[in-house]
Amino acid sequence: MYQVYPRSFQDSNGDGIGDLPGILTRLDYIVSLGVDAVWINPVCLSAGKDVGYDIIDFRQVQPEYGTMEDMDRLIAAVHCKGLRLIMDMVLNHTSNRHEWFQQASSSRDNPYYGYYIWWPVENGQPPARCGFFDPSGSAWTYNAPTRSWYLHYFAPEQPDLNWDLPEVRSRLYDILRFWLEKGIDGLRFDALTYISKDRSFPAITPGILKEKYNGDWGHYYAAGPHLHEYLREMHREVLAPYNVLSIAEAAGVGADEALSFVAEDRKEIDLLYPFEAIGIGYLPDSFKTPDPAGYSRGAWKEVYSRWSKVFDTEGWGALYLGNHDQPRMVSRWGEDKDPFRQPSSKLLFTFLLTMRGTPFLYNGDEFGMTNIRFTSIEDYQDVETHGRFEQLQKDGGDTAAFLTDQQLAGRDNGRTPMQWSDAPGAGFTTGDPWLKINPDHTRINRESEEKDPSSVLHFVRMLIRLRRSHPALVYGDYTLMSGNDSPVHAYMRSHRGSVLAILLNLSSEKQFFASILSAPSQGDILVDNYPGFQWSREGILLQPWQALVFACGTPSKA
Ligand code: TEU
Ligand code: CA
Repeated sequence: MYQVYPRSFQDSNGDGIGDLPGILTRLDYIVSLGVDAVWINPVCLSAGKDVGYDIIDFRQVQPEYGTMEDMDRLIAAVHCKGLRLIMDMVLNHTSNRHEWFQQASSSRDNPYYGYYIWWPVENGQPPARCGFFDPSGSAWTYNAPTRSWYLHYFAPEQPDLNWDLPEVRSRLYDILRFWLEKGIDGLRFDALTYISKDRSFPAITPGILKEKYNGDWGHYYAAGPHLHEYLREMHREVLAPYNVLSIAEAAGVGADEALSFVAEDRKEIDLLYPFEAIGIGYLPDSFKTPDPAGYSRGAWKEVYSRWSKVFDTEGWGALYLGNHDQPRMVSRWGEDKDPFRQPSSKLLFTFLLTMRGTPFLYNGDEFGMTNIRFTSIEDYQDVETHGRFEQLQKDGGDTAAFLTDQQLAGRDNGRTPMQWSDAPGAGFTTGDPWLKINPDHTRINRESEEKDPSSVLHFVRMLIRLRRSHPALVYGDYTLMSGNDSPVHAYMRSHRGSVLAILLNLSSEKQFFASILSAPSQGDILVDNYPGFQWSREGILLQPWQALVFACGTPSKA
């Protein structure tokens, strides 16, 4: 899966904003990667508060991105290139400028009032709920015309829909059919696990949140009473009649609950997009505050090994290290300074393409794009960053420390325009980009990567071909070979007699990996991001960020 962030992928008309015709001009490049499908972030008419995740009209294309004809052309072109198109569907909430909310918020007697979730003023203060992007941190905003607060898990401009109303569900299903009839091949459901709310609104004290939900509001929000009922209904009413892929963005779902969404007999969702691993390296009970010590390799191995087991016999998961909500993969998990930017990028892609689960590649990571590390709040466009910054200002918190944290964790780091060339607009735009282009595009860009035989880009293409030619990498059993105390993540994938060993040195230092495995013969070496390695009788000395994949014959020998 190749995720394309439309706003930053390719601008075709010089307004500094990526658009649909721009994506169309880059389809041959996407085909050249060897991927199967493209997931595009929302392109429906939006107020733009959360870059398309606050929709005003589900049946219109955001004019900045193009027209519905452009969308039809893109769908046809994607298909004629042998690719598939996955659309991002935001059904947990709308924009506050959506017609439904304009009506609902005008009066309690309005027929649309029940489309959203209200707390009438006569009931006193609403129970504490966290609004992820709200400067006050609350998920409630008061609306005078209805003398009620309304619920929004994200920004106040993103009121949550009331999925308990059958009329709401049936109108959302009509919207899905509208897009499925246009021939899209799959749906990525945004914040899908949050759609059912416990309307008894129990008090969720910090103590309860800690004790029952691991201190994470996302876990509580994903535990709504009717969630699976609604997912089964949506599958029955909408998804089953179309042969399409459904992906659940599954914040708040633990490994032990995953199969309740994607086991085949559940008839709910096909692919679970998990969150546990993406939180590694952040301090507990804090907002994406990076751990100064960096992420624990032990936690990395424990979480990924546990999640790999979840889908051993049924169901299926997604594997990703970056997306539009995350910093750049090599900055977060690798080392983005030379000489380690290239080897660590290659190592991370080796992980993505040799583990179990559908690999999701995020646009630009295949060039080894890095965090832009903004120094001032004015450079940010992200509602999440601004909301948190304002919250800290109100609370007298440490905004300087927050901006330092955002240099590693901020979502805009992963949203800077694609670096196609070393031109002033990076080949992305001839205009003024909506978000600053990373100055390092003069040396990190697609053109330079194409020219360099040892580039990340060529390595990624090779890895995708490798995965296609080794069923063990797709369906094989996973066996961890390295204990949690070592920075080396070593594992095996075995399937019908074929056994592959993968050794990843997740550190900037040389690491000796003691191994019973005998040194592979030259012919068995499938991947090495360094020109060779030293293997003694006791094991192998791995260079910083060295990634090795080799065939080790039959399971007995291994
Ligand atoms: O993200 C949802 C999401 O990341 C939350 O579930 C997460 O727990 C929260 O951000 C706390 O960090 C999706 C989209 O991917 C994101 O871009 C949108 O901003 C968000 O939903 C609202 O639509
Ligand atoms: Ca444009």
